[in-house]
Amino acid sequence: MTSTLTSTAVVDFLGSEIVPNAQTAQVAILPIPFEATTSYRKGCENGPAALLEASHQLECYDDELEREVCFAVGIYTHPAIADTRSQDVSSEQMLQLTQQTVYDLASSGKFVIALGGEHSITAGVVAGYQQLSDEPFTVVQIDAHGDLRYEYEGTIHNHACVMRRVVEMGLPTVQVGIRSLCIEEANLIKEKQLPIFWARDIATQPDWIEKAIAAIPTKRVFLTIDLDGIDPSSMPGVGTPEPGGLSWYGLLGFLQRLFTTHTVIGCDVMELAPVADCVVSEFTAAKLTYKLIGYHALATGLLN
Ligand SMILES: [Mn+2]
Repeated sequence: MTSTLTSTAVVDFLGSEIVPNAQTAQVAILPIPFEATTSYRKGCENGPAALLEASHQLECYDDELEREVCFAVGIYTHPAIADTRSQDVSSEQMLQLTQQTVYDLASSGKFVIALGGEHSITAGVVAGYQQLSDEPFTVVQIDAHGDLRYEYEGTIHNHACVMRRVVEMGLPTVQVGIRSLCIEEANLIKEKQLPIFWARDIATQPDWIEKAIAAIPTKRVFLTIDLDGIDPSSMPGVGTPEPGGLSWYGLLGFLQRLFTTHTVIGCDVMELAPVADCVVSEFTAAKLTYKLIGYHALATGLLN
């Protein structure tokens, strides 16, 4: 199954600026252009390719880290998997292939950054890390939405259900930037006392970052970023935009602290749905991906 659901129809992250080496690279970019359950604005299957193309416009030099990160870190771009642009892929196939590919890459020691595609993919990514180790980890989610519905529009694999699947896996969660949910989700949050950092509080409480960091119960963290967690004025290219949300520097401030205080075992950047004639979203998503690589490199000594 692996070969038929794998596609080479994406360009490498940063392109000609670096020479990717699959064996020695410490970071693996995993494009997953899968879209099946989008409920509002479609197009997230085009997200990974747009992000990767936009990454060619990035400066190698990171002004905050004061390094050309891409020359200190090997960044390998894996072929796209579960690509619904060119074939039919079921949610079950996508989840199985995602879990296996993440497991393979992570067990070879690579820090994996999965690029979506719809947020339901994250359940497969997280399952890959669960398969890899019995050590506990927390799933930290940046998102506008709770994504805690049991089922939506007839399937438990809907993007609006992905954090419910994560909760069912027995993993602790910390949700950041939330500003849209249904009463079923609100009741679940109260019943299970799930830690939530509401966007409305983030907007007015400067100490939210330290509170959110303190709410993470494990040393190890998997980070999932639904790009709609960011304010849509900075990130219009998403399927379900919500007013409010994180600012660019608010998000970076949180991520910088998270990578410093915790061991981030892997991450994903989900739900990029490009807008025609507006490259803000894909370029911002590409820069965010490069920041994640930089923070990981700093935390693991690769920039020394
Ligand atoms: Mn989401």
